[in-house]
Amino acid sequence: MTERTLVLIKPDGVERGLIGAIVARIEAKGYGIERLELVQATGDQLAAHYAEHEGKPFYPPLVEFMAAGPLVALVATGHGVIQGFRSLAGQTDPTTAAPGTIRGDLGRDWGLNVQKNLVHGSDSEESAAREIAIWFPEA
Ligand code: IDP
Ligand code: MG
Repeated sequence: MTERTLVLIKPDGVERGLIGAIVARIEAKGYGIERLELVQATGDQLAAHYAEHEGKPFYPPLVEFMAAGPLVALVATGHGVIQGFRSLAGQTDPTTAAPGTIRGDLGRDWGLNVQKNLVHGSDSEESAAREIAIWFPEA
């Protein structure tokens, strides 16, 4: 069965005009794009998506940031795509994310209480299945 991961291009990526640049990196790596949609996240979607972070200091600003404008949800496919996209994305903190990664090349620290780091990628098969169902419930 084809491996799938859930990628979000966060509102900072959309606002900065980086949808194309980010999708191009996924395509250039050779992964497929199975679904892709520009959406305004609902509070329910974000609460489900980030349930593991509820109670952490960055959770309230994270949810606020993710609802501040439209985001792109997409499903990328291919062998090893879960780990592979995490590798393309780079570390969470854009200051230390390696050059060559999405966060390292295109992101920076803006001095806010949440890191605006352009993308989300599922971190396991279980997360991917759970997250794809949140953003593409009809899939
Ligand atoms: P990940 O997106 O690299 O998987 P997670 O630990 O799952 O990182 O955190 C979810 C999101 O919450 C991050 O992408 C980032 O936007 C934000 N975040 C995580 N840790 C911190 C922090 O220590 N300070 C500020 N924002 C954070
Ligand atoms: Mg995460």
